[in-house]
Amino acid sequence: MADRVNLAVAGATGAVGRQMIECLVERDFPVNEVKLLASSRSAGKQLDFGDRKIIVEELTRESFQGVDVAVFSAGAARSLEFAPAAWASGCVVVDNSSAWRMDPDVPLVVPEVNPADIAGYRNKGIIANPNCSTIQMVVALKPLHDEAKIRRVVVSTYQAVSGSGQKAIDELRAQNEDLVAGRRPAPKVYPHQIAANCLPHIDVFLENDYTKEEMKMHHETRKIMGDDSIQVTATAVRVPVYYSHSEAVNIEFERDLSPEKARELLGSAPGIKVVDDPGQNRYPLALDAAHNDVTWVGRIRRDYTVPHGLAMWIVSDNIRKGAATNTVQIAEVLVRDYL
Ligand code: NAP
Ligand code: 3JN
Repeated sequence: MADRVNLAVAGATGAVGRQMIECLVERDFPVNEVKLLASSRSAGKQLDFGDRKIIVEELTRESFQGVDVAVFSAGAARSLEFAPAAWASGCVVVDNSSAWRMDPDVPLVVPEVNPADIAGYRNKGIIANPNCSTIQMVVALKPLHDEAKIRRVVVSTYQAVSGSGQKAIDELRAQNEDLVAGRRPAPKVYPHQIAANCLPHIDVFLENDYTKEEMKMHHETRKIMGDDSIQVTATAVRVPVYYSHSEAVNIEFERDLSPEKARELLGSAPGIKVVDDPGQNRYPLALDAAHNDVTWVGRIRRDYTVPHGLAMWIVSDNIRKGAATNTVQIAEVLVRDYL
């Protein structure tokens, strides 16, 4: 493979797609030609890719001729339809949707945790990017699991509206203005008002009364960590924050792990910054995590209710590390080590 690859971005006009373009440019991804793809509604629009001006094309099965790598963020239905067509043209897809995540022939990758799994792209030409809530959690769980083996995780998420796309960001802004002006907000994206509220409802409800978002955290964590004995029970909550998901996480280990040792392990793990000085009011905040690629961890303490337990608070930008950056990092390793 040449030093530089021909790249396509599918879903280039969306909240995640635009962030992908920014990350590709920021990280100086080794790109030769670039195609930006979206629906027919966007065909003909012009977008910047660094200093290049690129006309958006409609995503079709023929889009991938001559393309080496495609990053997808155009929804699960488009991934199911177009990823096999891309691979048939010899193009490897890094997919940001849930469409292929649990397919046993498709690797599900967080580069800080299981980069070697990328080799599995050869089965179907697809590498899946996990759900944002899973990504930031496993970045922090991995060094702790290696040390003391995790048995069970109880997690409550506080998820930003940007996880629901640009329309949801606009809705929170409009509802905040409504409240200031004394108007009653009319919800459109969510079933209830999101401004000044918390909604314990992300994605659809399943037969076991958990939501699909909550069960993604269980299934995806096991696959990424390569350990089906880990149990994850989640409550996923949408909160009126624009960027960054926060998570309250309680972890039960097989062996003892002190908060001091956990701080040391997390402090030297890739992609993590520990901010843990509650006496000085220093702990991870959504505002500090927004617009950067760090997974912030703090409030690390013993969970006194179980024999070997820790509690902590994990925060990361859901659109960057939770989606676009993780996808671009996978593509970087793919190009550097596998193509
Ligand atoms: P968004 O802002 O609504 O953007 C959707 C993108 O998909 C747009 O570029 C849109 O193009 C394109 N698209 C829609 N229908 C299409 C079609 N029929 N053919 C081609 N392109 C089409 O949504 P987003 O927030 O960026 O999220 C996009 C997807 O990323 C989600 O559906 C989800 O699968 C994934 N995602 C993953 C995570 C994660 O946790 N890893 C987080 C957020 C999102 P137009 O502008 O032309 O309509
Ligand atoms: O709600 C969030 O904060 C994350 C949203 C993720 C998402 C949104 C729409 C469709 C996904 C995902 O990545 O799991 C999907 C999907 O592809 O199922």
